[in-house]
Formats: sequence, structure tokens, C-alpha cells
Amino acid sequence: MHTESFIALVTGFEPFGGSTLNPSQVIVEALAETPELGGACELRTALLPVDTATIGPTIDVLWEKHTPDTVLHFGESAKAEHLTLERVALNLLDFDTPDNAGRRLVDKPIDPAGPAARFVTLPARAIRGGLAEQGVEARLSLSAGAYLCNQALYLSLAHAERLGGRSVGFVHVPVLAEQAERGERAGPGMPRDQLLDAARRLVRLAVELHGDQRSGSDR
Ligand code: PCA
Repeated sequence: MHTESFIALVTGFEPFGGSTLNPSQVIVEALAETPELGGACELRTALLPVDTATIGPTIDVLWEKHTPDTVLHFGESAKAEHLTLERVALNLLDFDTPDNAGRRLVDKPIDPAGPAARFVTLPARAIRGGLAEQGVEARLSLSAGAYLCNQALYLSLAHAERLGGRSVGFVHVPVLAEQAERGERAGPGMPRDQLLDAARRLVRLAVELHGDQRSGSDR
């Protein structure tokens, strides 16, 4: 019997803003090493640049190459204390922290012809519920900011819109305790093992719940 395999793409970001590592990169590397998602799911991983000019082409290539069913973008947030599931991406670039190419942008649209915002197609609320059942606290958020994480989500959701039937979402994660210990970020930060365990559970739930989506009702 031929079964179409289900493709999950998980991305993280390179370090930025004076840190030597990014917790989302650590997640992607750990998942690539031991995917353990089970079933017919194929895991693909990638690292995204913190560069507002090259991130779009990078995302285009990933969609072209993998045609994923589910996409989970992970990124660091100094403000997050728990895994935070974003629900909306805005058509806006507005940031003080320069990207890794040294650019700072104010009040610029990501796509002048695009909609003002896009909702995630990932069942964020159901995933949060599934995590809670496993004893992992997560939050829902209405703003992914106006920096590179928001840009990645907005652009990826355009591909989801074009193809249909894809669940795409963004998860902001806290900084790592080791970043705080090195003085690269304010503490306390999350221990690496705790972050990796929570991220792995979240990816598994996203894959399991993919088929359960009711359009728009579960964000
Ligand atoms: N966090 C930034 C960009 C890269 C990352 O990991 C953000 O929240 O936009």
C-alpha cells in the first residue's frame, strides 16, 4: 500500500542581538538529531537568517523544496517565560534592534500588496490544551512583534494561503539559562532540557492535531 508521507518543517533562527546562540536553533538541532515523531511523518529542519532582506527568499526556497503539510517556526523572545504560540502576523516591519546585516526599519510593510494581517492556520489553542494535559504550560499571543519572527510568519502564511490545507504557526520561546549565565540576556532563562522537552511535545501535538483542524475555529 502506498501512503503519502506527511511532511513537518521546523525552523529556528540564527543568533542575533549580541547572543552567541539562539534557543530556537538549539531546538532545531536537537530535533534534527533525534526526530522521533513516529508514524509516516517526515521531519525537515532549517535555520532562518535574522536578515530582513534574505529571509523572504529563504522561506520561498523551503516551501518550494519541501512542500510541507505543517510548519512550525520557532524564535527567541526575551519577554517569553513559557512557550508562546503566536496567533497573528502583521504586515509590518518596525524594529530598533538591527538585523544581522545592520538594518533597522520603521513603519515598513512586509508586502505593500499584502493583507494587513494573517492569522495562523495552526490550531494554537488545541495545542496549548494538549500541552497543558501533559503538564507543560504554554501561552497564546496576539502579537509576534514587528521584527524577523513576525516577518517569517507573515511570509510563510502566504504560502499556506496559496496552497491550502497547511497548518503554519510560530512559537516564541524563552531565552536559555545558559545565555543568561553568559551575560548575553537577562535571566533567569529556561534550562535547555526543559525547553527541548516542551518543544518536542509541541511539535508532536502539531503533527497529531493537523488532521483535526476546523477552519478558523480553533486559533
Ligand atoms: N527572535 C526574533 C528574530 C529572531 C528570533 O529568534 C523575533 O522575535 O523577531
